[in-house]
Order: sequence, then structure tokens, then C-alpha cells
Amino acid sequence: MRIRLYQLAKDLGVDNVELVAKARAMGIDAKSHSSTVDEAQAAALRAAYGGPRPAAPEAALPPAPPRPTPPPPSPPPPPPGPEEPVERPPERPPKPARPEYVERGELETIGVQKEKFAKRAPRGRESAEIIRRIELPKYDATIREYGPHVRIKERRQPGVVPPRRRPRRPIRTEHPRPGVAPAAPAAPTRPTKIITDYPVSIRSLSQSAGIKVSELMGILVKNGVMATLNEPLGDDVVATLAAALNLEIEVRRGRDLEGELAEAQAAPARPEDLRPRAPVVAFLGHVDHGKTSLLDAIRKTKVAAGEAGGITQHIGAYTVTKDGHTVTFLDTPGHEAFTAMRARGARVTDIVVLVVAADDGVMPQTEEAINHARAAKVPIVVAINKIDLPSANPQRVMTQLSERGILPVQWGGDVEVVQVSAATGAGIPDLIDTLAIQAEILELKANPNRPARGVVLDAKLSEGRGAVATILVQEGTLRRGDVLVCGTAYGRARSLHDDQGRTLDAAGPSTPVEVAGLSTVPAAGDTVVVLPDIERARQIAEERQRRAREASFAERKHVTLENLFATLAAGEHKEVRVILKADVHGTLEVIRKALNDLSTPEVRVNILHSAVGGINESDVLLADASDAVIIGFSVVPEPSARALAERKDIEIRLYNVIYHLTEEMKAALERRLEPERRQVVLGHAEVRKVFRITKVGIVAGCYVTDGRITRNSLVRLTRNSIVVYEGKIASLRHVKDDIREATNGQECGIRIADYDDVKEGDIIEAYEIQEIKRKL
Ligand SMILES: Nc1nc2c(ncn2[C@@H]2O[C@H](COP(=O)(O)OP(=O)(O)OP(=O)(O)O)[C@@H](O)[C@H]2O)c(=O)[nH]1
Ligand SMILES: [Mg+2]
Repeated sequence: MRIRLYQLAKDLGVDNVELVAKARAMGIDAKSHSSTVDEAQAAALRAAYGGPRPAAPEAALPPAPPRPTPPPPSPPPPPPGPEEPVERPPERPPKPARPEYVERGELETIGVQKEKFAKRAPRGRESAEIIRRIELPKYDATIREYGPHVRIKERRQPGVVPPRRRPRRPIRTEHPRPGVAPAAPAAPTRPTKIITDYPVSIRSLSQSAGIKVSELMGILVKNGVMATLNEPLGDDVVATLAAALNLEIEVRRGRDLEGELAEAQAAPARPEDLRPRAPVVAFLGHVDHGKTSLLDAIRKTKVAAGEAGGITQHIGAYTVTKDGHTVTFLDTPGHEAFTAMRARGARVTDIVVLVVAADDGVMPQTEEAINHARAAKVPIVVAINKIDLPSANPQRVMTQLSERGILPVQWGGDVEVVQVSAATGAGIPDLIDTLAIQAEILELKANPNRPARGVVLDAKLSEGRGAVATILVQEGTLRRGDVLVCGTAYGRARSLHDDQGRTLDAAGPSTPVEVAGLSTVPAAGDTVVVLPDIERARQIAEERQRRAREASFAERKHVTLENLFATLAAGEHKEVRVILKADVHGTLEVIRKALNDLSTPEVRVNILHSAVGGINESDVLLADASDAVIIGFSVVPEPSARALAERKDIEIRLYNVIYHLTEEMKAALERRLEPERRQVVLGHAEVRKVFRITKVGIVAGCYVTDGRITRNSLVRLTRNSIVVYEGKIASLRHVKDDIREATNGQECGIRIADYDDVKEGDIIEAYEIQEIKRKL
């Protein structure tokens, strides 16, 4: 087995640079401390530093034998002769066993620890307090998984005094050890290559490369990058540093858990394992065209009647069994804000039912739904609804659809079109039959006998049940107690409920199921995977959380000198700061998008924090600190939060209909828009005669040629069509009286404030500035 030099250096307690130099002096081809040596070379190097250390039996660990004092610098050093390091007797006594390091072979004897390592190893990278290196060939497989750099955080056993951490050795440049063949002059103190863990920060780089933080900061500032000590640096910034330092930086990334997961999931299903499954049918269409009502008619329920604002704002998932056939229906919102939900609905479905109201015809979201279905390559069945209405015109709908490439079977095309009425129930059995035939054609199958895989349709934080996700099982069977990971959430399925709130033990393919027991609220659209152990699920979820954090960090761009001014200037921009809380994740996403869409370069909605759940005290404190408004969507403040908000005078606005929210937010933004200023010309007066009046100044005797001149007007004095002065009126008189205005055909005396150079024939134009409220 080959060993890395830095590993050996660590074992021997010598510096990397020194060991590399030593190896080179011994004729070993060592480019850097990450070069490897074979066992014979390692033994030779070990011998050069005093020979192999004896394995420490456990009994000998406490108390550690006292370290012998090193021999005095030896006069004279042995002559540098032909090197035979292996045979040469050790020039200094072998080092005593150091309990804090587990040597090759020792794990065999330390049974407990061995087991512990074997178990803890798959936890992956940890920032280790105490580092152990495992070199047991027996554990090769584990070691390979992590690369050669196994770092394991030691779990301290109660009562056991933790071994002291070995102090970092300074880089040695002087005092070669006695008996050691003079090494090539110790390399300059800087390594040429370092290996460091991802993500790289100034602090981690400083520690790995032994370069002062101030030096690194200096380089960054010179390159226009401001970064804090622990902030993850982007690849480009690391590259800049590498170039400036003339240092090769190898960034070591963690184990590819995602890759392993994807690989495990990618195994193709064997045809003999596949069983027929129920079709998943999504209802898509324009707002108010009757999707929910149609589903109610099919299910004999009254969901539509109970919806806030009369519109659907979530994906609903229902299982319907009729004549022994089961169908899973998804209801999607038709309001324009819910594009993402419609797209998600189309992606997870087998058939799209495009609902078009016979009186309204094809509308924008009908077209959008057609596009989603096409993008997801899902067959469409058209349901022309509301045919009971006198204004219904199914023929017009079919024409409109044909124009968009949806040609009804009745007209020689390949799209089934069914005319229905959710109100009277007409055509509903027809629709069900058509869907059954479509499903049969698709020959939908899945393997129910494998760990479940699915997708999160929606998720919420439920009082008493914690994070709850509505999951559509797509393959396999989800059982109570299964370990699952979805997005950044993981956990054990503590309970399963169907769409009517009944408890289930298991949910097979095409079943929508409400799952409780997750660590956090996953995002709608996250894929769900069942894993054999909770530890692996936790690792994957935590790794995803870490990546998400880094991504959001990366989004918060480094302040560079270039964008510093832009940032400062942006401070002048008007914004409405918002803390957003909603009942479910899908809605949160929709509101965020809707609010962001309202923003313009001049005024914007700045969502400081958004999360699923009720409004709590910390939301109020954040709002107080950041001068934000709290928006709750289908949630209410906790009593303590309400009281705190009242005390601190924080505005909490509650909504349960999305367009009420967006309309009010739009109005709030409009109020923050600078009004438009417009000059409105009031009238003109011609200067007929100029009077000089003592103690007053020049007064122009004028004749109002058009419009009017008011006392408060602003004026522009023009001579031969050239503006010679702009200012205000100091006095406006008729004969001897002060007047408020002079109108067309009237004579008046105008004195312009601070201006005396008025001449006969000049034209005075009066105007005012009107402020006009702007709209978004
Ligand atoms: N006359 C008549 N009215 C209907 C019919 N179907 C639905 N409606 C009415 O149309 C309105 C909207 O129905 P919904 O089922 O909420 O429409 P939706 O497509 O689910 O709306 P969103 O989910 O908000 O996109 C309600 O007032 C229904 O009573 C029908 O067949 N005939
Ligand atoms: Mg609806």
C-alpha cells in the first residue's frame, strides 16, 4: 500500500517540507508532500527518523511512558555516506508510543474503537477536533470511499481523559536532527501545493497554507474582493489567490452522496416486477373554469364551495375508486400566479384534463396549461365545462383549440373532447370513461415491491404533527416507519394518511399520501426517496442544507470596489421590506414570485425572511430590527407575537387570497414611487412697458395674451424665442392692487423676483409643476 508523505510526516511528527526534502535527499521521487511512497520507502523514511515505533498494546497506554530527552545536538554529525537507511541502527532512541495516534495494526487490538470507527466512518467529512488516520488494509474499502484523508471526530467516552492534541509543529528550517543525513536545504517556508477542504474560506486557507490572514486579505482587497474570514470563497476567488500566491490549491470535496443515491435509484425495473398502477390525472385550466367543481362532481364532494376567495391555491390530490378502477386526481390552481404549481402538476401526471369553460373559451392559463402538458409530454383530454350555461359555445372552444394544435377526435384529430357540466353532472360519466380508455392505452405500470420513490406535491407545518408533506408515491410502496429523504428534509414516516384523513399502513404506486415525521418542511416538487438507514438520510439532507446555504451565500455577491458604489446607490432605492409566513411551502413559493414580479428598478419588495408556519415572536423582532411588514398567508400570529407586535407597533397583514395580497402590495409600492413631475403652462403675457419704481425695482406692464398668470406661478422670460431667465413672480398687480391672477386679455404689472433686466416685447410664460401619482 502506498502512503502519502504528509501522512507519514504526521505519523513521524515532522514537518511536511522537511520530510519531502529528506525523501528527495534519499533519492525518492517526491514532488510534494502529497506524493506517495511505497512501503519500503516509508520504512526507510521511518528509519531515518529513528526507526519504526513499536505497536502500543492497549494496556501500555496509560500511563504513557515519559518521553526521553532528546540527545544533545551531536558533535560530530555522522559523515554523509552512502545511504542505507534501513540497515543503519537508529541514532536516537525510538519514540515512545503516542497514545493519541492509532498505528497500523493497532485497531485490531482496540476492539471497541475499531467498531466505533467502522460505524462512524460513513458519516463522511467532519471538521475534526482530533484526527486519526486509519491505515488498516482491512478497512481499505472504507478508506477508499473517502479518499486517503479519513477524518473522524472522536467521540469521547465518559470518564476517559481525552488525549492531548499534538501541538502543530512550526516549520523547521534549522537544526537537522543528529544522525540524519543533511537534507537538501530546507525548502522555503511556503508549500507549492496545498490540499484544503471545500468550502474554502480565508481562515481555512490560512490554516492549510500557513499564510497569514492579513496577507490573504491584502491580496483579495487588491483584487477588489471584500470577504470575511469564514465566508466561503467562490472558485474564481480561490483561483485569484492561487495565482497571486503562486500556489497550487487542491480543493477536496465531500463524498458524492447524491451521485450514489442517483445511481442506486437508476437501476432499471425488471419487467417481471411491474404491476398495473392507477393513472394520475391532473386537472389544468384557466381560473374559474370549473376544475375543482368538476372534481367535486366526480367525487361527490364540495371542496370548491369552501375555498378562500373561491379560487384554488394548492395542489389537491384525491383517490377515486369507481367500478373497481382507481384514479388519482390532482386539482391545480388556475390563477395566473400559480404557474409553478401547474407545471409541477403536469410533470407528475399521466394524463392532463384541460378544463375550458364553454362560455369563456380559451384563456391565457388555458394556453399555459397546454404548454405545460406538451412540455411534460403528457396526453391531453379536453373537458369543455359549463355546457349548462345559455352562453355556452362548445363549437367556438373547439375552434380555438384547433387553432392551437389541439384537434378534437370529432374533427378528425387525436384529442378526446368531452362536453360536461359540473353543475348538472352532464357528461361526467363520459369523462370518466374517456379517462379509463386513455389510461388503458398508456399501460401504466410500476413495481410496488421496492422502496418507495415519489414527489412532494405540497408541504406544511402542522400544529401538533410538525412538518407534513403530501407525497405522490410514484414507485414502490411507502410504509409507516420508512426512512425518507426529500430535498433538505429527512425522517421516518411516523404516520401516513390518505386524502380523507384515514390512517394508512402503506401507500403503493400512484397513491397520494400525507406523511408526518420529517425534520423540516420540504419544498413542493422535491423528490422523495426511501433509504435503508436514517443515518444516510440525515447525511444527504444535511449535505443538501449545506449546499443550499452556500448557494445563498454565493448569491449574496461579494462586495467589490466595482459594485460598492452600485450597492450604495441602491440604498436610495425605495423598498417595502417584508417577512413572509405561509401555511404551505407551495404557496410561499408562489407569493415570493408574485412579490418579486412587482419589483421595478425603482421600488421593490425585499423579502427578508420567508418560512412556513405561524407568525412568532422572532418574526416580530426581525421586523422591528429591520423595519419590515409581516405578511401572514393563511396563518395567524401566535398570541405572544401579536402582543409584541402591538407593543412595538409592527404591522401584521393577514391574507388568504393571493391576489388581495398582491394588489395591496402593489398599492404600497406605488405609494413609494416618486410622483411624476410635470410642467403645465398656464399662460403667456407680453411686456408692453417697463416701469422703474423707486425702492421696488423694475415692474413689467404686461398684457395677458393667453391663459392666465397666477401669483404663485413660476415664470420663464423669453426674448426672441430665447429663454433669458427663469424664476418666480415677486408681485402681481392690477393698477395698484395685488391680485391672485390675471387672465387672458387683462393687463397687469409683474415684478420678477431678483430680475430687473426686463425689456419691452419680452414674453413671460407662466407655468406650474404638477405632481402626478404614478402607477406600477
Ligand atoms: N353554471 C356552471 N357553473 C359552474 C360549473 N362549474 C363550475 N361552475 C362555477 O364556476 C365557478 C368556479 O368554479 P371552480 O370549480 O372554483 O373553478 P376552478 O377552475 O377550480 O377555479 P381555480 O381553482 O381558482 O382556478 C364557481 O362559481 C362554480 O360554481 C358548471 O358546470 N356550470
Ligand atoms: Mg379550483
